[in-house]
Amino acid sequence: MTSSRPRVFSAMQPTADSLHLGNYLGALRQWVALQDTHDAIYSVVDLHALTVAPEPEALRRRSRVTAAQYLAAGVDPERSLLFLQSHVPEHAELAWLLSCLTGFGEASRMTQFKDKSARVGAEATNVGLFTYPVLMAADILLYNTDLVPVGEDQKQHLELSRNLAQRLNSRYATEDSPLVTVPEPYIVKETAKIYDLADPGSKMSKSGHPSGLIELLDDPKTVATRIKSAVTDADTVIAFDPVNKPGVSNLLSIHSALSGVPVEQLVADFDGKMYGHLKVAVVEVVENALGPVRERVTELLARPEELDEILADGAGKARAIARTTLARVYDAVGLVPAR
Ligand code: AQP
Repeated sequence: MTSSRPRVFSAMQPTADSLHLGNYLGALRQWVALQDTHDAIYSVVDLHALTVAPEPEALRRRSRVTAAQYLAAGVDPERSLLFLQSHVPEHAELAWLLSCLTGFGEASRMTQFKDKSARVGAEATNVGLFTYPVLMAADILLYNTDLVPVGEDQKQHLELSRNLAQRLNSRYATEDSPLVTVPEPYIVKETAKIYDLADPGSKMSKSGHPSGLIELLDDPKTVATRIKSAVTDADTVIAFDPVNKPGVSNLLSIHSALSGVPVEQLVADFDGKMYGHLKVAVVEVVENALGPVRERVTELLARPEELDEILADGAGKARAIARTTLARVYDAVGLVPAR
């Protein structure tokens, strides 16, 4: 970790046996690219995953599989820190302190909490789900993060992280010597929101329609079937019009993001062709991108000791940074240092 480069931090929850194309295009791919220009710190946020009460064995498996997917997609442990959140206890400690700075009304306004709690019902909603964005703020602020690459759905949570950083600085520090860095979101417009193939009005999500999801670790046949069954419209013209043609526009965005061919060029190339032709082309670019990732994940999971070694090394280095930040914050708010 050099001190001259800006720092990037991001994370995902190990709440599924595979990441999906939205996670990959909206976040993971930017993480890989940002390693060239930033000090990069990436985490598998397993404490966040506890909000959905996973089976212990599933959580353990998914934590490793998620880390393996980061590596397979190009996160390089020689250049980035990669660790499991629970291996750095300072995340939970700073989260408590930040929760004491967060207004109840402020937390209640988080739309993701409203959506998720409405989905499971009040009885099944736990307090962890409510305070999730505060733990996310702790994840980010511990590392004095400059930039957080995420999909559009995380924008509001990022705004809370910024507000908490500013609050911490204005209450307990001076302008010349802030306690924590105020992070900026990094959202790439073209891939900020990948839509569900079966319901192109909704974001692709692990809790959406299985038939609308492309998982990184899906077998090629499943991927092909899902893309070929993607909902389009009654029209026949291939055009980029997210409002009136959300399904076709989503397929064009996915193709363009993976092939590097601009959307306008794709529209020209597919002029006069049928939706079926576009779908076949999308199947091909998706398989070209995901095939190597799938193979590398299998290799990595075959050597779990190596994977655990990478995670332990990342946690050790992350913890050194986190400990320093937490000690400064504890001291600033008036907690007596432990001897
Ligand atoms: N559809 C998407 N398009 C673009 N980016 C997306 N992200 C998620 N879905 C899309 C981004 O992926 C990262 C994963 O964050 P997470 O682990 O918190 O996962 P999540 O947002 O809970 O993922 P899901 O699948 O969307 O879960 P549910 O079903 O629980 O809502 C984040 O950077 C996110 O923006």
